[in-house]
Amino acid sequence: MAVRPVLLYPDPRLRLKAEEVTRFDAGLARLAEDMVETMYAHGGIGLAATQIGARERLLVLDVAEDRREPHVFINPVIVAREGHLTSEEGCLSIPDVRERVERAARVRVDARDLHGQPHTVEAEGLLAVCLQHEIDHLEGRLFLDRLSPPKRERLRRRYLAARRETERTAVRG
Ligand code: K1U
Ligand code: ZN
Repeated sequence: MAVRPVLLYPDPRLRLKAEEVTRFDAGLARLAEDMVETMYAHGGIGLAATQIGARERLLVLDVAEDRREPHVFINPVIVAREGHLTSEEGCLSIPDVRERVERAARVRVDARDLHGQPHTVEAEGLLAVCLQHEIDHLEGRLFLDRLSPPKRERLRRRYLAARRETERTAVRG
C-alpha cells in the first residue's frame, strides 16, 4: 500500500470527469488500497480517485467514529435524493477552507464492489453528505461550486493568497 499525493485546487485535473470502471482486477484493488491509506494519512473521511489524479470512477470513505470501517464504491450513481440538509464541509484538495453547503438529506446510491458485484446503499447524515461530496469529485465538481458566487469568490481569493504566502515562505526557508 502507498500514500499518494493529493491534488490541490486549482489543479485542472480536479475538473476531469472520471471514467466508468470495466475491469475488476488486481490493479483496481491496489488503487483502492492506496486510496484508503491516503485518506487515513490525510485525516479525511472520504477520497475520490480524481483527487490523486486517477481517472477511475471510484471513491473510498470511512465515516465511523473509530475510523475502522473503510468502504469502496465503484461506478457510484445517485439514483434517489430526498430532503435538504446544510452542513459544514472541508476538502483535502482545498486545505483549511470550510463552509456550509446544502445537499440532499438522504440519498440512495447504486455501486459495484471490488469484485464487480452490485450493491445499493441508503444513506443519511454524514454518510449521505460524504457520498455526495465524493461523487461530485468524480464529476469534476468541488464543494466551492455549490456556494453562491460571492461566497465562492471570497473563499477562493483567501485560499489562493494563503497558498501563495506558504509558497513564498517555503522558498525563503
Ligand atoms: O473528499 C475530500 O476532500 C475529503 C473530505 C470529505 C468530506 C468532508 C466533510 C464533509 C463531506 C465530505 C474530508 O474528509 S475533509 C476532512 C474532514 O472534514 C473531517 C475529517 C475527520 C473527521 C470529520 C471531518
Ligand atoms: Zn473534497
